[in-house]
Order: sequence, then structure tokens, then C-alpha cells
Amino acid sequence: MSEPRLRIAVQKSGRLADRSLELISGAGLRVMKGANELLYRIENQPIDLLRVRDDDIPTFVADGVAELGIVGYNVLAEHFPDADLEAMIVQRLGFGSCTLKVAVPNEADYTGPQWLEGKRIATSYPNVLGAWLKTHGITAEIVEMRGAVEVAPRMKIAHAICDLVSTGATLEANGMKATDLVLKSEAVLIKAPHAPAPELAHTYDMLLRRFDGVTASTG
Ligand code: PRT
Ligand code: ZN
Repeated sequence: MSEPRLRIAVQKSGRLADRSLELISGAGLRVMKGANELLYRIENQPIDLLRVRDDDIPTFVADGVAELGIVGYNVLAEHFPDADLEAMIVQRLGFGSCTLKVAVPNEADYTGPQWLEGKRIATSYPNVLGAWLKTHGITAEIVEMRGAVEVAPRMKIAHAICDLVSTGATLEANGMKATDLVLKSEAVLIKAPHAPAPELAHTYDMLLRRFDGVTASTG
């Protein structure tokens, strides 16, 4: 029978993929990029990397398919709007920083959240936006879009958008300006609700200590 192995769910490709691998190598894990695209083995520890879409990471970790995962706080918050996120988060990782913001066309006379009352807002984050609108007592129509949210006002699909912003170049290129901050985000290390198998407890504890050390020294 094969020995049990820990699993860390990481983004397969995208904005968090390289930095996630750097963190893992920084913790002394030697990644074997094998023929299996879904699973990379760690040569020197009983650990595998489960390489998936970032949207699948919260569910895989919550279900215990992977003991740990690296994902954007924004994705986690959207996935589990009612969960105690702090209980899932082991640590903040200091990369992948961005903000989820409301943005409106440059010519709009945005005066504050009240401006959004009765308007249509396009976003890929309906749960996070819905909660934010609720705290401001605003009723607005949320139009869910999977991508290209920034074109929604120009296409007359929505009056405003709520999207991730890092440099602001995308908004600028689309004739929009950022207004209110809805959520601040960065990559976070998350853990499954149950403790790992007893024979993996030592590896698990070692790994958390090392991740903590790497983040402290780079962060
Ligand atoms: O394929 P998969 O589903 O795994 O990836 P994805 O396409 O859903 O996500 P990806 O790789 O684009 O982003 C992964 C994570 O990176 C996000 O969930 C965030 O936590 C983080 N991140 C950091 C960002 C950005 N910065 C960011 N700027 N994610 C997206 N953007 C996009 C934003 O949506 C907008 O379109 O970049 C554009 C704005 O950037 P600026 O610099 O023009 O403001
Ligand atoms: Zn995604």
C-alpha cells in the first residue's frame, strides 16, 4: 500500500501560480514537474500539489480533498459568504494583493454608495458585493459576469461595475474611475476543517512552520 501524502491545492496557472510555487520551494520542498499535470509530487516530503483552477480551491480544501490551499482572499470570501473565514485562514501570504472596488464611468458624478441605489452593477463577485450593498442599505441590481466586467457600462449592460483593481490601468483604458473600496485582498493559506491523518501530522506541522518562516522573511 502506498504511504499517505499531504495535498496542497494551488492555482495551476494564472496570477498566483508562480508565487505559490516560490513559496513552496522557499519552504524547502522539491517540486517534481511530472507527466501528471493535475498532481506534482514533492520529491523530499510526503506531499503532492493539486493543481487546479483557483475557483475550485476553497471547495477542495473545505471538503478535505486537500489539507491546505493557496487562494486569493477575494475568491474565498465569494465562495463562503457566511463562513468564519478567519477559522479557515492559516496565514496571509503577502502576494497577489489587489482591491475589489466599485468603478463608474469617468463622467459619472459619483457621490458615494447612495449613487448606486436602483442602478445595475456588473461583477464576478455577487456575494461580496451583495453583502457590501446591504451594509450600506442600498438596493441595486447585480449583473453577474464571469469576465470582461470592465466593458459592461460601455455595452449598456450596467451603470457601474465592481471588480478587482491592482494598477488601475484596466479601468483607465475603459474610461472608468475607481470609487468605493469593497474588499482588500491578498493570497492566503487556508486549511481543511479536520486535522490531517496522524501519520502526516509531523509533516503538516513542519510545513506550517516553514511557510510562516518564509513569509516572515520576505514579507
Ligand atoms: O484560471 P483560474 O480560474 O485559476 O484563474 P483566474 O483567471 O480566475 O484568476 P487570475 O489568475 O487572473 O487571478 C488570480 C487571483 O489573483 C485573483 O483571484 C486575485 O486574488 C489576484 N489578483 C491580483 C488579481 C489581480 N491582482 C488583478 N489585477 N486578479 C485579477 N486582476 C484583474 C482584474 O480582474 C482586472 O481585470 O486584472 C485587471 C485589473 O488590473 P489592473 O492592474 O489593470 O488594475
Ligand atoms: Zn478563477
